[in-house]
Amino acid sequence: MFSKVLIANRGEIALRIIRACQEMGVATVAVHSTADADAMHVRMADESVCIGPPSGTLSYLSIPAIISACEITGAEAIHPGYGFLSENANFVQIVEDHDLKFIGPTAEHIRQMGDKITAKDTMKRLGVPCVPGSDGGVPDIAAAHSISDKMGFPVIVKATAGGGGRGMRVAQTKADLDQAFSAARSEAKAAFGNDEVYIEKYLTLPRHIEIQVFGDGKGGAVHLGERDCSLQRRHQKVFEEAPGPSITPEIRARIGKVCADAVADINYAGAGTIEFLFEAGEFYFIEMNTRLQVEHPVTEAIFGVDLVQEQIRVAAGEAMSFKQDDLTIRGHAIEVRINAERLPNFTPCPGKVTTFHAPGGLGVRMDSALYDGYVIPPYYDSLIGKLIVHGPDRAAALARLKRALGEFIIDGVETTTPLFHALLQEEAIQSGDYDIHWLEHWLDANS
Ligand code: MV4
Repeated sequence: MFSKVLIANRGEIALRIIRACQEMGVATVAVHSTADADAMHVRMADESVCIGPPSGTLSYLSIPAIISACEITGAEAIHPGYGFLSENANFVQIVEDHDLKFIGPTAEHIRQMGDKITAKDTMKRLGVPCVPGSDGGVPDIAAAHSISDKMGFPVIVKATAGGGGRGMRVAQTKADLDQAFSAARSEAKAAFGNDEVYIEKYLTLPRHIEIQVFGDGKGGAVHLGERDCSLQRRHQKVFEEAPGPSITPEIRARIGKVCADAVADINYAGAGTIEFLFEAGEFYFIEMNTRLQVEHPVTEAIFGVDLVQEQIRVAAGEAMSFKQDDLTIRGHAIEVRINAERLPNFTPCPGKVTTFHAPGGLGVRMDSALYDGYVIPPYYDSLIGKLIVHGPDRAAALARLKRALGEFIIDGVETTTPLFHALLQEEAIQSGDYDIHWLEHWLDANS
């Protein structure tokens, strides 16, 4: 096992990783920007190193500063959390070149899944069901028309370097295709410096179902069921739950095995998430995320595992602590993302938190780096907390969420909590009958 781990992140996820290390007897090093000198992750770690000015680009994304912080403190491994450097294959290569351990998959796996055409090719070869579409990249508008005519409209044009909704355009009809194709291409060129695009059949009313997988890097892998993350606004998830309200044990076992076998086949190491669109009882692969996800706690709740400790164990060369047969689901969990944002427009709302009181009690977990008097800086993501509830069934989890939201106090900044009070009143939320467009439609009708 490592004796010291550096956490290349901030906020709630840095605390999440520090807590995992503490329970394993591993010393921790926090890194921080000058804006985060008073942040909770700096206080909670054993040591800390200032790595740059407020801008994320010059601090949490500064590879030389982070490598230097390891060398100064003697940290042997780096946990990247999510965002920042977590899916940067070049960073992983540099980490390894410095004889440090990256807590996550190999640079090659990150690169393979980061390029969406390669990811889809790989998954198809491994027997994972994919959205029907072009075989690889679409070189020009003539090819775009030819493939779309064959498939039928609507279609969606996606950037191979994209993901998470960037560099995507829908063409409802043939008349929209020229515009969609050139817009997706130029947006991709500007955003990623890579204008390669591919085309898929556009699925009109799917759910977003993602499968949590975990590999030992030596051909062993398991799945930990699914999360339904369909409730999103502008490609930002706001409410996630596990198990998915539309997924039966039979469906879960089938797609879970496909995913576990796929990652076992490539000797994948650590936590991964295979994202699908789920429509009319069928799964269609869209992307794979090669990191720990924000919403991992709902999976931890229902399976009773610590995914971060497991990541650290596997990175240190130890065996996984569970096999597929050890993994059974107990109850239902829901996460809501608390952002420092002012409704109805979700305008970022940084500033001083005068009072912070986290909810508690049975089945309630609040992951947050807030404290009374903390000043939320304006430079980073507006996620300030995740409220995760767990109960014996979905109805109990919803009741517990309502109760916990009622206990939550935050003064000084506006947050997205009123949204969740309102959502809990909705029949579609109570019944679990929603799709990827439900929230945007509801927000349009209710604000
Ligand atoms: C799609 C799609 C419909 N059909 N692909 C959006 C983000 C990226 N991860 C993939 N996305 C989509 N891909 C096909 N072939 C609809 C979306 C999509 C979406 C997906 C998941 C959650 C929310 C979404 C909101 C709008 C569009």
